[in-house]
Formats: sequence, structure tokens, C-alpha cells
Amino acid sequence: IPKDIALVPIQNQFRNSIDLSGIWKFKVDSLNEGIQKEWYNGVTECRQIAVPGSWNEQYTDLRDYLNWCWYEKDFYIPASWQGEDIYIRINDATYFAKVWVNGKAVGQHEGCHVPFAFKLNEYLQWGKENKISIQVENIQSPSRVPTGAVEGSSFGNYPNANYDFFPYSGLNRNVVLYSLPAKGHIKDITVRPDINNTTGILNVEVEKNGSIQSGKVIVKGHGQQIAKDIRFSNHYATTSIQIPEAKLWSPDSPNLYEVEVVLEEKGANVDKYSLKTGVRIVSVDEKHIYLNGEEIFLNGFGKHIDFPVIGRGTADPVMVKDFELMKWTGANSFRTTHYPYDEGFYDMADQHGFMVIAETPSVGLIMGGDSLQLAERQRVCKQYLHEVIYRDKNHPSVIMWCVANEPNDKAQLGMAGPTSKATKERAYSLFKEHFDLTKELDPTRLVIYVGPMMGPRYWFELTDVIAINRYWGWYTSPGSIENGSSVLSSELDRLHRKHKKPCMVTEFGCDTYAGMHAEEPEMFTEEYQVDFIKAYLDVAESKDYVVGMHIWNFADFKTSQSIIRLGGYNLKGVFTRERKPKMAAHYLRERWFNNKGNK
Ligand code: BDP
Repeated sequence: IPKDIALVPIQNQFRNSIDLSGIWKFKVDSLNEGIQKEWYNGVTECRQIAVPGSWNEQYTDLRDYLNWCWYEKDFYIPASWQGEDIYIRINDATYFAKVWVNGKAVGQHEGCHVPFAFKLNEYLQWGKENKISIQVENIQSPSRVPTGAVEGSSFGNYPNANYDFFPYSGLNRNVVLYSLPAKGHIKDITVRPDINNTTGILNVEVEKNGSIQSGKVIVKGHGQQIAKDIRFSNHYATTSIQIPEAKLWSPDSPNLYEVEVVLEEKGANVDKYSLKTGVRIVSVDEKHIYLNGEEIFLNGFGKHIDFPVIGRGTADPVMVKDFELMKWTGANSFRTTHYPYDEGFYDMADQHGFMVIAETPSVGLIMGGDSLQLAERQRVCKQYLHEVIYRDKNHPSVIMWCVANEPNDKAQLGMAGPTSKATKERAYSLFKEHFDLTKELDPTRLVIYVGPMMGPRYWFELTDVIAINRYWGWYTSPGSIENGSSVLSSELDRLHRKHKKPCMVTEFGCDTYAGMHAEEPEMFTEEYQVDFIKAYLDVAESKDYVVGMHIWNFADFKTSQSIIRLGGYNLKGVFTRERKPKMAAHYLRERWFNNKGNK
């Protein structure tokens, strides 16, 4: 798993980047004949498509199309880049992509919503146009993650994704061409913060390419500047920077420091990379999560990247608006359900003091069944953990990794009845590998998975915090919020008694048709949503070991079609898909923002 994605491409005096966003050529390849017909040399009779964006929203006939498509773009490399190492970074090709440059195969990648990069030097031509061709498909399959087309799946939806959001496909994020100094460059920077009384400590590890042996780490911010020399051995160098009277990062004061790394040769700088990070530590005991030694409570949402016309595409105005609205409600946290978001989200969270639970694309995971498929899924899950942690490890906002949402140990998701002892044992040890790998790649953060209603409980042994998604009073005892919240209350008590870990409800909510009302709360009305949310928040407040409540969902979002998804939407948003508040959003603002009754 190449580490080339560890650092986001930037522009400075040593590095260059060109964003290839815009209109690309686009051609459907439903017979998968493009390779044989050499479409990598150029497509003809094609459509046009906007990148970033999902193809399912841009073309009426492609709404449910998940098969092969071709993207193509011509580009120039500036003459000044000659002699540099030149890469391409594709930030999201959902789900499987093959890449050619000037008709030559460059590489391929499996997986959604994570970046991948290839070095292009040997494929490029100078003083001429170059052509990049990307063949992408999003075929739903049980050996993929997230899983699709699972026989007997409880979803019974169309398209047949095994998860409750629309399988938006294609180049959902931008494609960036970038150059790095060929003489040697910084490949990765890992900053691990610590605190000793009032001194902040940033432990910095730098990995580089090339023969350069020395450099500097400079930490800047809040009127201070502290520099240390580094020397590499075997491409790695480490140092520890002490910041006296450090300004810690927290939701109330999201203080950031700039960490600048330079590579030097004979007194001259060869490469430089700067990133922003914060000094903060996260810890946990039987009942609480602590940030810098102080108890915290996570108020917030599960979200989606989902907007009309743009689909799952990156859209900065929507992102900025979402932060504005989350702040308006008084939220201090969100989970990147059910996949990693684009980097901008984590930068914004760092700056605005949001605590993030960073989730991998492992949703609807089946930890049982056919061994070959299981082995494939396991491989992809581990790849995701590398990719996500390489990319997002330096964000102070990320306080927890979530390795999977609602995994199950059945052979099929909809399968009823008990799981055999052997299957359970295998599922336990395989899932433990996800936790072990996460802790190995990053020992500084908490690690959770999110458990489904009526799902296996033995995996809770592996987590730092018990995180559950609950819909008692919605999917069960419909219409009775009282029943639902009392089931929640006793279940939380049981879980905490057994595992002696803090608990969090990572999803709870109900579908609400904006504008539908009733005198007494009735399902689908705005009144029901308010009362449901209130009842769950009250339960949480009565228990000193509950550490967070994330409402499902921040906004309504598109799903596959099924009888429980009116118009093809999950309507559990407290905002509509267009970001208008429902009554519940006003209720949260009253409760969270005005600090009436949240912890
Ligand atoms: C949970 C899933 C989430 C769904 C939600 C729901 O984690 O993706 O959208 O249920 O049913 O099980 O609304």
C-alpha cells in the first residue's frame, strides 16, 4: 500500500500542483469493451462530465448505472517541472479504477473515497498535450467493501447496495497533478502530541526519499518559533519539540501550530512541507473520555456527503454551510459516516474545534460466510485502515478511529437465527486484526466500531468506547417513544455493567417528512422527531457513563429505492437535503447551543 498519499499535495517554492477539476470527456462502457477497443488512446462519440461529481446525478439514464465508464482529460505539464518527480493523485474513484497516461497503463486501485497516487515520469511527454484516461466501475459485490449484491440481504433495495446510502459512482473528488523535488523529498510526516504539565510536546517523525541526510523541523504559532535539526537514518528521522506554556487544542479553543519540515543539502533547502496540527491528548477510563485530562461529551451528528446534482461530489460551499449549521445547533462533534470525507472537512474541524470520529468505508461488513469473499473483504478493510490513517493522522480534530459501521457475523446480513460458535470465533479473531492494525498504525487515538441493533456483542471487548446505533421506538415499538427510550435505558445500563467502558449512541433518529405535523407526536411528523430526540438525550443525561450522542442524521440523504425510503431518501435529517431546518434543528439549538441540559 503505497504511502504516496500521506501528504496532501501543496504548492510552495519546491512543490507544484495543478487541479484537473472541470469538464472531462466521459463514455459509458457497459460491455466492458473499452480496453479491447483501445479507448485508452482516446474516446470518441463521448459525453461530457463534471469532475468532481457523481455520474448518477449528471445523466438521467445513468442514475442506477454502476458499470464501467471512461473519463478522459488532456493536460500540459509546465516546462518548469522538467527534472522533478511528477505524480497524479486521484482523490476518489468509486469503486474500482484503472489508469492510463498517453495510452500506457499506469496502475489501478480498488476502494471508494480514499486517495491514490502514481508516479508519472516515464509516461509523460514534454512540450505536448498528455492524456489521462480512467476507467471506473462501481459494481456491487459481496467481496467488496462496502458490500453489495448480497444474496438474501435484508435491504431488498434497488440498486442492490448492502448499505443505506446511494451508491454514487465515479470521480467524486478532484484529480491533482503535482511535482516533488526529484533530488529528495519529504514523503510523510507524523506528529504525535503529548503534554507534560504546561509544556506541549510534538513528537515528529519524518520519512523522506532520496539521498539527502539532514533537515529541520520548525514549530510556529502563538508567538513562538522552535526549530530543531534532524538527521536521517534509513530514510527516517525523529525529533521531539517542547513548547513551553503551550496553547492546547480543544473545541472551545481550537489552537493550532504550524509544523514545517525542510530538507537541506549543503546549507540550501531542497524541499519544504508545512501542516497545521494541535497539541492535545485523548484518554479514556471506565466512564469518561478525556481531552487534555478534562471530561468531554460529544454532541453532534452522523453525516453524509450528499447533495442534489452533485451527488457524493466535493462541493466546498456545501461543506462550509454544513459547518455553519452544525455550529448553529451547538454541536461539537461528528462522525464521518460511512466513509472518509475529503480532507477539507478535517481541516475545517481542526480550525472550528469539532471532535471527529473518523470512519473507514467498512459499512455493512459481513464477518462470516464464504471464505474467499471474507478474505477479500478483510484485505480491503486493512488497506482502508492504512489509507485513512496515512492521510488523516495529523488532525487534532480526529480523536477516534471507527474501523467499521454495523458489521455483523452472519453469512448474510438478513440471516436470522444464531451464529455458530466456530463462525463467532473466526469473526472475533478476524475483526480483532482490524483493531490491532489500527493501534499499531496509531497508538494515540481511541478505536471503536459501531454496533447494530441486535448485533453481536462479543466485539465490544475490543473497543475503547461502546458505540451503538439504536432505533428503539422507530424500527421497533413504532409510535411509542416511551417504550423505545426505556429499552435504550436498560440496554445501556446492561452494556456498561458488563464491559465497564464509556458508552455512546452513535446513531438515533427517525424519518421525518419536513412540514408534516400532528398535535400529538405521530411517526414521520416533525413533532415525533423532536420528542424522540428529546427522550434519547434525556436518557443519556441520566447516566454518568454516557459520553456522546450523535443524531442520525444531520441532513436528509439519497438512498437506493425501497419501501422504507420515501422518494429514495432517508429522511432522518434534522435539516432537509437542501439544508433547511426541521423543528428538531431548532430544538437542538435550544438544548445544545443555549446549553440548556446538555452535558
Ligand atoms: C443504521 C445505519 C445507517 C442507516 C440507519 C437508518 O448505520 O446507515 O441510514 O440505520 O436506518 O443502521 O436510518
